Amino acid sequence: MTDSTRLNPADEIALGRDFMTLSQHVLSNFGTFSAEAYDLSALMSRIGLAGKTIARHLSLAGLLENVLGVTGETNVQGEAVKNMDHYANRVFLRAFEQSGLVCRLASEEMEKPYYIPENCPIGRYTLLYDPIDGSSNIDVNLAIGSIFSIRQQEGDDENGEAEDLLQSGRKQIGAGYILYGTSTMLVYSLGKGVHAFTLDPSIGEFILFQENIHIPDSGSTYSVNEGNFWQWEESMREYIRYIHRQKGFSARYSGALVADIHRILFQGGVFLYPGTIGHEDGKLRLLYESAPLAFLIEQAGGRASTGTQDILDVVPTKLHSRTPLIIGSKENVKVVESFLNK
Ligand code: P6P
Repeated sequence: MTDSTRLNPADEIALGRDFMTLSQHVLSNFGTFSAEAYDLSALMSRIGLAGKTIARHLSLAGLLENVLGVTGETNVQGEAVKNMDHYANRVFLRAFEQSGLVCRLASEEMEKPYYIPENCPIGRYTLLYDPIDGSSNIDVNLAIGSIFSIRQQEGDDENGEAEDLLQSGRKQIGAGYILYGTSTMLVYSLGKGVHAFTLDPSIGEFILFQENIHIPDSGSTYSVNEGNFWQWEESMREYIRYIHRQKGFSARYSGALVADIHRILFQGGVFLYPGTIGHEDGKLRLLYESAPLAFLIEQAGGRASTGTQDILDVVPTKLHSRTPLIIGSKENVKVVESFLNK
């Protein structure tokens, strides 16, 4: 009589792998079936839905209208809005309407936070996100990403200014990114390690491929836009000259922060976006780019610094505050800081 409760070992392993979905993993990562665990499992599942929807749209670039190219508008950052920026921003908003989970969403693309009134009485989470990071890569079919940060709302936000968001990154309860590359991957942490998933389009699920990822303590990749060399402080130029003299270091810079961070998470090294003359705070935004990636990289055993202060300790003065960013393997970040603090 065949035992229909078991498969052969190889099929059993494959079945087990296919059933470690994103929402399943959040519950197992929490180790409880509390209301909070279920809420965060559902929240992560909605983020996964947004990622799947964006990945599908991107896969038809050139065939579908409004995937490539620009909308003709300029966003709050003063940057030209790409069609995909606009589309992906809306996808995240739609993913959380009728979810009961998230009352407010704050994004690179929106000057003010977006409120979902029907969620607010019960939804105590706020999602901060960069819907498309690296959008200059879209029209040339190179890797791009989405970055997300999850916070608990503090107080009732009566004046609708979301002032409770102007707190350090240590207030984050979760963060991660979706990388739209040769495959679509989602990497997240809820404060209990860093875990990575690959989207299997054939079943429409993000399937776990590595959990409790640890970033190497040092690496031989440095990732920086050397086109800005003469705009940097002399101390930063000194660091780059030092790296040029080190054997075995390679420069890798994709133009998409998420792609560069993904490489460094798995292979070690350091990503740098320092301030420049006239833009001492650099280009990258704190609340929905640097802080979530700092949360993730610290969870993986790495470091993230402004050059003089941990990113996670920086308190923003406004929703779209920018910060210099030095992030990656702790030994590499330490060397950069030693130059910047001479
Ligand atoms: P630059 C994309 O616009 C982005 O925000 C990051 O994804 C990327 O690392 C950086 O800016 C690239 O900026 O000035 O080197 O083109």
